[in-house]
Amino acid sequence: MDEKTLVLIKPDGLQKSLTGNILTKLSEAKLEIVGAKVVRVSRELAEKHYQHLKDKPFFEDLIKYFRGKLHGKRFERIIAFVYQGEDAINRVRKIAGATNPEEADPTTIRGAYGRITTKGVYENVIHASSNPKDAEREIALWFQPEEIVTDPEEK
Ligand code: DAT
Ligand code: MG
Repeated sequence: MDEKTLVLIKPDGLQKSLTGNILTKLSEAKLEIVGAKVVRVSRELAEKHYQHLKDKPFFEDLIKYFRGKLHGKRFERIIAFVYQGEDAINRVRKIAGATNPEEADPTTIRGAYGRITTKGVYENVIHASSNPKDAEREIALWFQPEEIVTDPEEK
């Protein structure tokens, strides 16, 4: 089934100059990009994005990391994409790899490029939606409907 999924290149991915590598790796999924933009992440957006983790002990550090507060002013941003296509959510998650970058398969984006800092922050390079419900919520949080292209015949 045709699905949409949200992909975010996090500040560590930007600082490490990984945008090109990440997009190349994601192209293996044979999906199309239907939305893209650079976003400075407000506290409100970060907290909404990670609302399911708000009671976790690592929440504050996660929000700081996600907003680029650990990577210097030039990296206080995220690049957001919406990918669309057959089984998009699972295909992208597979290429992204497991949440814990030390446990992720080394051929995945997180396994190849992620790390856990000495303070325990998972710097896992990208976000990818986990399931259809999350994908729908997350895409609506990051994109206005008119920022996503649709096929001409759908208009
Ligand atoms: P995912 O990003 O794989 O969907 P998630 O939604 O459970 O995983 O968590 C969101 C982010 O929170 C994850 O990318 C990194 C961070 N995180 C999750 N578990 C963590 C932990 N035990 N310690 C530190 N950071 C964690
Ligand atoms: Mg998640």
